Amino acid sequence: MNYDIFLPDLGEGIESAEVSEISVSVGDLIEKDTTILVLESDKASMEIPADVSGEIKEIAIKKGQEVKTGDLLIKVELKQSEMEVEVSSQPKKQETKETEAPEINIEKKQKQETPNGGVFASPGVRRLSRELEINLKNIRPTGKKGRITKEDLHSFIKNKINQAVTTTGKGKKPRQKIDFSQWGPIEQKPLSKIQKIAGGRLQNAWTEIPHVTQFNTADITDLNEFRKKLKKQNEPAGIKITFLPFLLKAAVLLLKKHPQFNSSLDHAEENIVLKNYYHIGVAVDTNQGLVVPVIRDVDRKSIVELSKELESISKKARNKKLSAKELNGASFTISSLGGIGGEYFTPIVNPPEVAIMGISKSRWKPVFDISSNDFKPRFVLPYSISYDHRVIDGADGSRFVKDFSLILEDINNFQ
Ligand code: CAO
Repeated sequence: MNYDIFLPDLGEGIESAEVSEISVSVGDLIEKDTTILVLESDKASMEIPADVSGEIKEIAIKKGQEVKTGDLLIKVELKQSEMEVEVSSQPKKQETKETEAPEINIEKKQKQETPNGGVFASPGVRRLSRELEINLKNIRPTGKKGRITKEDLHSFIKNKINQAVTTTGKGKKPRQKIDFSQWGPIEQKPLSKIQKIAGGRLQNAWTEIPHVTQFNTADITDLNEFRKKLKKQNEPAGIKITFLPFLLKAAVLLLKKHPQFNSSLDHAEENIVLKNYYHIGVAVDTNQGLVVPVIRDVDRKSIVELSKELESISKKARNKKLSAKELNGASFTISSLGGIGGEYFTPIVNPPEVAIMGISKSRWKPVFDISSNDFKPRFVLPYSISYDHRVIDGADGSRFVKDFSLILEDINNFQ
């Protein structure tokens, strides 16, 4: 038998409130007094408990919706044992105010703890934890019957702030001012806005993420030949084909095989969010500092399309014309210094991503060929991958670079 749960009188003169959380889903088996939703009004935060036990059949409201007394909230199929009791007492919508309303936890009115997901806390504590995205399960309760008190939440927040201050170093004493001119002539140049923003992010990433960097080489002799051909073909159209579009395509093949490199840790650091999209950030060197625009859906674009897009976003980055959308949402980043020089570097992970690839300049090298028992000139690309060791193990890192070289060494992957 179905039973409709309507919004009871909220008391306190509150006529309506906004649904801030729906704590159940269709198909859930609930017990009487289980919190089914949380409402927020300008006066209070309220948890609405179920007044029956059974299975949720339909949810008639949406998060963010304004609801008022008597509105239908949820349809429940009653548990067999409850049917007889409830058949006669099912309230009609208009009768709701007269029927005995379930006890609602109103923060302002009666700071009482409620069981929910095994955690006991008052609505006020729940509301603050929701606003700050703190998982109450991470807090050690000190209240009666294992209740998380306001003080528990406050000391958890204080600890987190202290940890952040210690790890970011922001709490350390100010740097000593040094007069460098005492040793010779100097010039002072202010950091650009981009350098300041990027610097803060890099500092945090470096101190918060346990980095590991793995190095490897790939023999790109065949790929180099293939690229040269494609470059010539596209020159008349003014399209510049560099190595980077091939590396972007190769990265997608690799990320599909090693999805943990295309992921993020969730805010509570309890889950890994694997992404089924391939938006790749590309570090661009500008005279204002490092900028990382994002090429979306690299898996759906051809080498020529990627070449065009690369040229357009790096131009935009250098002319400070990138929109916020073009700078957000990367699932992996490639930083290429291959057009400049140097052999290997250790890129810093760009959070919330968990891995970044660093490409260095390829060189011709004598490589020993066992079949001819001689050295052969091969075009060799050095590269590195830095990753967050909380999410990725060293063995995964090693498999990742091995597979990246195999992909680059087979030009069939790009035809
Ligand atoms: N090996 C050998 N040659 C390479 C190469 C590599 N790995 N990568 C690029 N090249 C070549 C290109 O093919 C091109 O030569 P041709 O004209 O003969 O084809 C030349 O070097 C210049 O390439 P490019 O740098 O203009 O183009 P790109 O597509 O390789 O890179 C971009 C584009 C925007 C990534 C690059 O210009 C750039 O800004 N790189 C710096 C990124 C950076 O600062 N990273 C550091 C972050 S950590 O602080």
